[in-house]
Amino acid sequence: MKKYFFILLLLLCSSVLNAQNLKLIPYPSNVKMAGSRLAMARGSGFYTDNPRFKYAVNYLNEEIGSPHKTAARKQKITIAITPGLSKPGAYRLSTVGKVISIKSSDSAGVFNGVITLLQLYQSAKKEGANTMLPGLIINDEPRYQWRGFMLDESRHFFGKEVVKQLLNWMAFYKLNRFHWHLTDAQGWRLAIEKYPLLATVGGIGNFTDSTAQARYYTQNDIREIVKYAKRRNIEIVPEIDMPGHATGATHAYPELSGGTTPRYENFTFNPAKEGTYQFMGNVLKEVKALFPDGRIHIGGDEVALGIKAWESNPDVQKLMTDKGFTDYQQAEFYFLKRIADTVQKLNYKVMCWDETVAAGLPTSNVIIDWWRQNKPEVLTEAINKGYNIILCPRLPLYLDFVQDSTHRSGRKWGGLFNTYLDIYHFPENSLADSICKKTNIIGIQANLWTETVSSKKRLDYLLFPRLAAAAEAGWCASSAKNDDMFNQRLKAHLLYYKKAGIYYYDPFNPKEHEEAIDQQPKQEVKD
Ligand code: TNX
Repeated sequence: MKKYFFILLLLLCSSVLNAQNLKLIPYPSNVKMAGSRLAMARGSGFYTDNPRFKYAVNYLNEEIGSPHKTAARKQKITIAITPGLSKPGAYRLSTVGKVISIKSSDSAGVFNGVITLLQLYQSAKKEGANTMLPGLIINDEPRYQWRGFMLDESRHFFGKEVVKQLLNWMAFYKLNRFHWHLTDAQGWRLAIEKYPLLATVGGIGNFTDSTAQARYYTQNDIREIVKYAKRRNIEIVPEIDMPGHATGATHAYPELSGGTTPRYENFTFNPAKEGTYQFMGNVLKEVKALFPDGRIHIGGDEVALGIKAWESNPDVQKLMTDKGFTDYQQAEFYFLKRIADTVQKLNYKVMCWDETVAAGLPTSNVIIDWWRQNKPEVLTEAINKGYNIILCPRLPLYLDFVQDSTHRSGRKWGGLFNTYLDIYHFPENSLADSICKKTNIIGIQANLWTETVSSKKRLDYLLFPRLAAAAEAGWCASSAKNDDMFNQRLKAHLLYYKKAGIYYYDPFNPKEHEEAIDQQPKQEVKD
């Protein structure tokens, strides 16, 4: 008898929910457990009376695999926009009592509340039984407004279905900005109607095989993906990289080239030809029409790799004399200013890599991606000049870096690499508190360059679970971070990956899948 009583007590204790059992990533700012549970009948879905947010609840139902349930089998969610929640994207979720409620000051916050509910449901769900949602009240808000992920599809092209899958996972982790690197030396991946050869010729090849058949997105593909992202509260920023990394385009239209150096063939656009600006103006007009979210990334990185060619380019020589430029960087900045001006005239914001901090672009309309962790002075300069800034330093936010000391392929920086915990503890593990708190630092972003990523398997392996760590880094205050608790939650998420057929890296069993992803790229990868 005594024994049974003891077992019963144990069972009771283990079933009492505490906040630590919640497998939420990113973890909410504030959770109060009510001690109750809300039962959802087997197979039931959710509904709301608020017509404005039916789309969000429909999304939830689709994700839980319960899109078409009868009213009798649905769990009501009341959704209200209530002014006064402190930050954009903040929300309050209650599952206490019989009705679930989500309150927020904006639709991004409603979506974030829905995603938290989705994660609660996924972790409570039991096959063939009622789902017992934990009764709780969550008050939650993001640390950073910009929680981004960048994918390079020039070096290797992955295509629509892979991108959609990534957008799904981004939504699941409340990542809300997708930076899409669509053009580079190894391929131009976006159809432009006025210049069809950009895609059909510029899209030929990739980092592993320069003769591979052209791969690119049609304009209809883009519209479909933009819509798909919008439904998931994700803005897309397309990147058209210039004036360097232009070989995809100059391959298709050689007259745009600024010349060749021994190592980099036709790497830049010609900054001295009016034709270049007309071409770019037309391209950017089509890009704006395709991407409605108000920002275009114009690259601006690593022009130095190809700038030597300008010394023997007669057009550039003439530009130098006409404008009285004394070094070639002035011609580079002249190009960037004209392009930034074109984007501004389209009423779009300009984004660019941190090489452009010295270019004198207007601070009010430009957002800088700080990527060179070895140049903290450039970050300071960008802050002092008043630019809005996204932090995406190679260490620890580049996902093409290896993530375990035993991994052989992928990049390192002086022997250093990026573990999921390095990402989890960003930015406070890398930057002074005074910098992390600067209000012009609007967010963080994890970037995946794909020189060493030629298969979906390897893509998955590099992204999961580091995408989850990046999401938590962008959302949670540094004081809320705790390795043990994150690890516990992450273990539950590894099971989600497994179920979804994702070839993930398991930090708790690091040797497990290593061999299959360990392929070396054929070309040299620069640091
Ligand atoms: C530098 S990071 C680049 C990319 C490369 C990466 C790795 C950045 C803004 N530019 O074009 O993919 O190094 O080689």
